Amino acid sequence: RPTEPCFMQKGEEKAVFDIPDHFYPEKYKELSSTLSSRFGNDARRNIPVRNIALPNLDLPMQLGYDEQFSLFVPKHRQMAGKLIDIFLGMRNVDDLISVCTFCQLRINPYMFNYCLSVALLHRPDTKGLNIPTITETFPDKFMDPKVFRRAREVSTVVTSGPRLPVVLPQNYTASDAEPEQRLAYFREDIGINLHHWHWHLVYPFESADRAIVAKDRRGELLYYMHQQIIARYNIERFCNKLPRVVPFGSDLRERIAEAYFPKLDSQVASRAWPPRFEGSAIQDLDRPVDQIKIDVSEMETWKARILEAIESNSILLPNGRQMPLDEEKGIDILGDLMEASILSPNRNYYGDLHNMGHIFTSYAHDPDHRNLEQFGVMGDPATTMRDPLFYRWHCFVDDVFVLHKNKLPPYGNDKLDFPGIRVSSVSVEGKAGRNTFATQWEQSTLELGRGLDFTPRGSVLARFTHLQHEEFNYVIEVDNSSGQAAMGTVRIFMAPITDEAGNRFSFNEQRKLMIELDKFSQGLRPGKNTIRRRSVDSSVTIPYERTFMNQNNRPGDPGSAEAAEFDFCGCGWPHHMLLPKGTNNGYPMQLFVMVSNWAEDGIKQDLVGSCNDAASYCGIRDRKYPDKRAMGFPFDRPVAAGVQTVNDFLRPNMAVTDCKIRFTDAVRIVVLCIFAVCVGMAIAQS
Ligand code: CUO
Repeated sequence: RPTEPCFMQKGEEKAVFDIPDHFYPEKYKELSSTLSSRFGNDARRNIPVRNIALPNLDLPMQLGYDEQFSLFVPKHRQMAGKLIDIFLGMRNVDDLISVCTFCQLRINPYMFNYCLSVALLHRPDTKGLNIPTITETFPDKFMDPKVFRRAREVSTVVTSGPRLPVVLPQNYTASDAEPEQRLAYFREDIGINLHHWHWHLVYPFESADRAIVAKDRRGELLYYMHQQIIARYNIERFCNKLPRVVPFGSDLRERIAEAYFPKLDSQVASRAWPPRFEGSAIQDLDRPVDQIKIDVSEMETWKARILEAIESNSILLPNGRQMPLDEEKGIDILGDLMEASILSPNRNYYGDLHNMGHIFTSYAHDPDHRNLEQFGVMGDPATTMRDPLFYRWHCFVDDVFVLHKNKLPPYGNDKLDFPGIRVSSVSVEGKAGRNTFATQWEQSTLELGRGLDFTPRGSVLARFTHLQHEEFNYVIEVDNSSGQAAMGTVRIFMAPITDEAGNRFSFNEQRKLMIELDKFSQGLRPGKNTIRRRSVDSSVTIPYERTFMNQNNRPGDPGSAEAAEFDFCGCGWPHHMLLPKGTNNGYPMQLFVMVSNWAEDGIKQDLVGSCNDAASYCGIRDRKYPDKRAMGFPFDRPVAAGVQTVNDFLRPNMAVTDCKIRFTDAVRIVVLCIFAVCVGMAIAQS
């Protein structure tokens, strides 16, 4: 299925390459002149392809065109690494276009898309080019396949002009008899899965070009971003009367209670994604087709060695020496070691625990390939968050990181205080009233056209339902009695007050459920300061338009500096999921704010032209992580004995307030500005 050669376009909706005869696969060669003229008739612009000496593509071409591709599969990883290197190594964009033209009909489309995306993100001469969002190129990874049949109907009936959106069901993977289904709106949210896919695109764990992997504090960010996902998911569970996630991993051979039936079809593989039945267990893998042969016992060995390293605060290096897991760098090293990325200090000894956890669980249904099945959703960063088991696996991974954090001393006043600065209050103002957050359902519209290969082509819109909140402001009163202007870092978090049984949390438990809502630097003049911060400016989230649209749909010249930063900026927690769902009666939470001393924790760096509006979970492209403190500060470490409640923890530069998240079970249809035509339709329908 030829995907559109859309990567190289500059602002045009369609571009077709003028492919030299020898770039056509053997079976199409005879038809090459017909094909060229057929495509040529539709094209608005032809891009000539150079006659280049083709690099050796034998390795990436070993993966069948219609197979699934997963970065977690070591063999696929090697193939992708090779292809990325080829794309990165092309002398200029023209040569890159030429090799892509050759690859497009020969290389597995998922792998091609991934490798080209990584290359475009990292080549200095392509940073401004367009990467269509993956929901457009591969919508089959994100939604019920029934939508594609309906889209085909719509496009056949309405051959030109505006088409009504196809409505996606909100709840389709299980019935109410399955308690885990209460969380489907979170696990199967398109924005959340896009964020996760994008995060792993920005932070690949393998490449021959080490600099692509060795981004500032990437191991620590792996820990923190996933820790926050688990904290958010646990709160979401409380809101739905479900207990916290039970980690999967203390006994790797345990039967997995949670089933998952994804109801996704792979359009490339023309197969349904396999399910996992209740009571499955991971088993030794022997799949020659994927060149995977590994026993569960190997995972157990890696796990034991990692736990031993944490226990002894040091890692064994290949040369027999020890590397300390210290206060400053320990968590970053451990992140690389656990994942494992190529930055792992000793991959031979400590293995590939986290990645192989995804692999073992994704093959639980067919460990020896006897049923010719491919991996389940756990095996792909674009789909793994759909599965309840993802949260159990990452809860275990997080628990291992926590073992290391528990060995660190509690933060003292020297780290927590900001002398001269007092936060006298924090509150929330918005439509729902003081200190009340309001949530409900919302329907939004998404463009699928590029990923659908039937004719007549054109825009195909899908309407889907997701959680949304009313926007609000934080109001923070700060007194600066230092007698001079100061600069603070404002850190805003939120956590539940009671556990699943209704008992009040001890602070040491509550802190683990603190979810970051925002972080920003703030000038403080002497005397009283009132800070009003809008929820839409959160450092955690990116707006709807960024989550779902490619840059063709946003203002600005695609070649501009603004657009150049766009692709990295596709990473960010979706803004519509900033807050947990809450409950009808108002789910009680505590909102926490701390103003720390920017002179001690800020990073002085030039951010002009960089995308930094979702830096908390995604970092900043080509820059340092913009906060010197440990990620999750001040909640990433255990507290001193005697600190029982959040009030015991508070310093003058911190404040806390009780608040509620009130959910209304109603659906709002949003009027969107994707294309002028879409706006019109939304108005007509509402
Ligand atoms: Cu993101 Cu396991 O690292 O899914």
